[in-house]
Amino acid sequence: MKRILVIQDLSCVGSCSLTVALPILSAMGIRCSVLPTAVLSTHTAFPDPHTRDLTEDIGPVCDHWQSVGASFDAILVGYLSDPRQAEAVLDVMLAFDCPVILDPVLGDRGKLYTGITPEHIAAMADLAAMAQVVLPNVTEAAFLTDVPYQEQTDGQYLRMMLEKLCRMKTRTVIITGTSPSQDQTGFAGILKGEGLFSYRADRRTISSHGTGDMFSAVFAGAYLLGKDPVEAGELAAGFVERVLDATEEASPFGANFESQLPWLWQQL
Ligand code: PXL
Repeated sequence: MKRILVIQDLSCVGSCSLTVALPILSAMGIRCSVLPTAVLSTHTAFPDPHTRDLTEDIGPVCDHWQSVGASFDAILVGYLSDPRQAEAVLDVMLAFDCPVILDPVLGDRGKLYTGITPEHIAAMADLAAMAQVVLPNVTEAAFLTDVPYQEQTDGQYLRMMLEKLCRMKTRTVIITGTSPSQDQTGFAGILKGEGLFSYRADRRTISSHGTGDMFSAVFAGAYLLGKDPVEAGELAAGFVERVLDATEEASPFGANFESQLPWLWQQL
């Protein structure tokens, strides 16, 4: 059985981060261990969540795991509640020495999420250069590369950001939530030394919080199970499309991903 470590927040209400990654990766038959970066009463799209930052706990947790011989086949990193966590996460990456997939959670629709600072962006950019796979949405790609955000994403704009993000250890970048036309969405990717690829599908009428986290969890699981990045991206996009189709109305409480877990299991 493949084993993955997921490092991101535990938002207790509002399906995102660990509350979607755990069930998705379990449904894919992967053993999922977690390292919460913070515990929040809700994600930050709700007003004033109660938050317990766990920056100081990352090192001791990692030390304990090493003392008991824990090991992982891959690490998926998402939301960090404090930019100082990037350094602690780098230590975890070095300690467990396995492929890292980073979803650099910073913002969406051209805006940063509440509480995300310029220091966060710089720390996430440093981490991105050390990950094998980076999965930003268009907003995150723009902030990470210091390029103005564009709602309509033409090939030249995406290519420029993909190439800028392909630094140091990064072999694959996929920018999600592209807008190849007004009624389509999809992703654009680069495989270092091999070239570009893209995917498009009909834009759904609703959008929902947490779908980026669902994409990264499905992608990470499929990648770990041996699919290539293009296949893993297509499976992740197909899952998110089905989740949105199954969701009656957009709500910060989250999209109906639970109903699509049996479909996901059947694809593997
Ligand atoms: O889904 C991205 C995300 C993850 N974690 C927290 C968030 C958000 C987006 O708002 O607030 C805590």
